[in-house]
Amino acid sequence: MTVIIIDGSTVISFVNDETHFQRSVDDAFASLDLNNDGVLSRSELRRGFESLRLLENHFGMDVTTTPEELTKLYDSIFEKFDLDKSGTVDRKEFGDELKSILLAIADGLGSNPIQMLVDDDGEGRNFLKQAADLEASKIVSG
Ligand SMILES: [Ca+2]
Repeated sequence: MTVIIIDGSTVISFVNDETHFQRSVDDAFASLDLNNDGVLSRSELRRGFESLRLLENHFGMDVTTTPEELTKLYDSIFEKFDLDKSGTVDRKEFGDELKSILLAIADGLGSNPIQMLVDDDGEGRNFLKQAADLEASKIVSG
């Protein structure tokens, strides 16, 4: 586990860095698209959210959430991503919605830095950790 410290501006500069952000989205999409058909199904997206731990951290999910509530929550997230209601989420829908989720998180953080514990083995897929890493690399390189 690693402790990272992020605030809204960390997240915003990550999202606005097209090169890094799009590459991160590509990586995440590829790792979630288990059957490699170029789109994410309901279960693929759900698995992704479980591994990203975005829900625990940012959607106010708590330990008392029942499996039924959880399924409803994941369904509503899927509907949000699936803009054209095709029943699958494509790369563009995925990137666009991730961007708005991250910007909403940034908005919530504002200028108050928070500490977050992140799994090192989930590193490649944790967008907030990538945001913190990107900012750190910029500070180092001046
Ligand atoms: Ca797929």
